[in-house]
Amino acid sequence: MKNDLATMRCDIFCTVVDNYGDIGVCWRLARQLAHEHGVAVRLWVDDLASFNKLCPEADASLAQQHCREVEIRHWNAQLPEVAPAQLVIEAFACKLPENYVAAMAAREHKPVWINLEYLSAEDWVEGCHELPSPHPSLPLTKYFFFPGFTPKTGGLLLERDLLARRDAFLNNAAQRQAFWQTIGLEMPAADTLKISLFSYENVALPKLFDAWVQGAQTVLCLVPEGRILPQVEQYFKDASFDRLRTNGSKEVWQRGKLEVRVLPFVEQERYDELLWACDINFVRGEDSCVRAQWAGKPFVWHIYPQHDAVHLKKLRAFTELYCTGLPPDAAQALHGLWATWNDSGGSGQFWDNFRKHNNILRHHAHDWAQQLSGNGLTLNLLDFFNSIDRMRDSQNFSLDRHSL
Ligand code: TRH
Repeated sequence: MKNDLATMRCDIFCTVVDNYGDIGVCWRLARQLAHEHGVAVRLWVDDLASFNKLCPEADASLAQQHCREVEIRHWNAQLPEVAPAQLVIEAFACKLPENYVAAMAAREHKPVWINLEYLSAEDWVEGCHELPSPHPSLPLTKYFFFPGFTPKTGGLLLERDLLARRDAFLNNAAQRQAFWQTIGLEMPAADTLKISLFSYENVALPKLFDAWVQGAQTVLCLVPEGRILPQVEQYFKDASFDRLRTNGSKEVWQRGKLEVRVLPFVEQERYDELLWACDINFVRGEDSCVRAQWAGKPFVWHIYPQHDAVHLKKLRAFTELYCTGLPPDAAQALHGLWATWNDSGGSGQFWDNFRKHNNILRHHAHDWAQQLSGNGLTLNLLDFFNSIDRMRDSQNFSLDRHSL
């Protein structure tokens, strides 16, 4: 790489729309740039309370602090006058402050300005990835950078050692036991089906719970605190089954073959262990969905709902890509459960069908993670940064020669 990353600086700007996905992606990228590549990263975020959920060591009252090798800045109405970094990342088209853009334009060596986009498996993404968008009035160009699942996209965020850490965890009973202890449980019996459930409010929850309650296998369902919790409570109230125990913030319910435990929201680095420890993961949004894919286990995606059902097109695009290579009946079983969970169809046998194909779905999930792992977003981003920077150098060089 041409640039010396050890002296390189990067500013990431993030506005929290709602939930944790925007800051989740930015925080992950920031840590990886700093930790694996030695880049000096400044993360500007407008909502420190949300950031604090992912990184509890952060103090939401501080305007400036360092967490895990990253400088965290509270981004409020008036951004102080600061020297822009060489690499500037505007996450999810959040609008950069005008004084910062003016300072970028004033630099002799212009920063490389990236708009990091949302993840989608739709076809058009390949055509838009890395497209330039010249500023209408200033000598600046912004580039679109699209994460994605194919080699012609920006790839997915993946820490260098993640898959090795996952495999070490899965192959080491002591590590797994330690994980269960941290959430206050004994290691579940081998024949218990362990499911994590991170989801938005979901009309399909009662029928899914019914299937687990009435099923042949014991199900331990771990629910991180969040938006689906009131519905979980309602399910047990409606069925007149009393809450089994309440222990501080930890709640436990049981009915038939189903036991539900509520977990506190854990810091972002620890969420992976929950996904690795479970047999099936229900995830949502963007970042947890990617982490479930790296876990290499069957998963069910609750996509972030958008106006006019545009999210269903995204869901279809991903499902089709993900199911490539699966036998038709296993693909159909996956489609059925995912459609039910996203309230877009799906028929009565959605859960039993999915379970029937468990082995094949498990192998497929493992292979899928392996297949995607060669396309890491952070390295792609740094390569792209270097290629733009080099291109500008050569343009400046030929301009200089012309002016000789
Ligand atoms: O929180 P989300 O619903 O975020 C969404 C999506 O990103 C969506 O695309 C975006 O438009 C919308 O927000 C505004 O789901 P997501 O993306 O999975 O983010 C959750 C983050 O929280 C992720 O980084 C994992 C992390 N997490 C923890 O750190 N600890 C936990 O205990 C859990 C359950 C999650």
